[in-house]
Amino acid sequence: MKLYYSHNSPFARIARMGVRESGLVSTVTELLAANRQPDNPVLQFSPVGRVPALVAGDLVITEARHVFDYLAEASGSAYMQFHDGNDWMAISQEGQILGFVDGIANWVRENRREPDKRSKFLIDVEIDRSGRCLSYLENEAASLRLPDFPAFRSLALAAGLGLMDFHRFFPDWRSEYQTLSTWFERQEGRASMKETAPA
Ligand SMILES: N[C@@H](CCC(=O)N[C@@H](CS)C(=O)NCC(=O)O)C(=O)O
Repeated sequence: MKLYYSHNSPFARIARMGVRESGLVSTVTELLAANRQPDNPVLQFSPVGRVPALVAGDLVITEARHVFDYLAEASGSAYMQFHDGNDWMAISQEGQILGFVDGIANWVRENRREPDKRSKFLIDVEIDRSGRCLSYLENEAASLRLPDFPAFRSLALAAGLGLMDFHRFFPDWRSEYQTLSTWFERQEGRASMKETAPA
């Protein structure tokens, strides 16, 4: 299998962590994409051209959630068999976490523009959104509702917090949201986190 990724995409990071957590490192070749470039190799397989994109024979799997599920099934490992089924609490939390990750990714995108082209309005929206999400997540952590790896939503949250940390968007978040920070520190110890850190 081939997995296309970019260094700083939190969604691609989820997939790369999924490769490691599922023990499929020797089966999956990771390749760099060239996001938004006309020569992006992902375009040979996927008209959408985004990462992550997993090429498995004739199949092209996109969307971090689907890539994770495919890897979990391909691994055949009981450790990876996390199906939320009709666990609506888990599904509800996953939605909030993916929205948080999306917000951080939007913020990063906006910051990549030249300073005079950045939208203060959009950045303020993301500052507010992530602040609200951090409070929600702190509460989830304090209520012991945040699972550890390898649940999909735990990988997603760790990737989002990792990107937020990398860009120092909320430099003091660890002291402000201490239970969430303790949860994150536990996940940070995983090899799958260390080997996929943003660069
Ligand atoms: N909902 C998608 C989001 C994927 C996504 O937004 N990928 C971004 C990088 S963070 C991308 O490839 N952007 C390049 C583009 O839009 O062409 C997922 O869960 O995988």
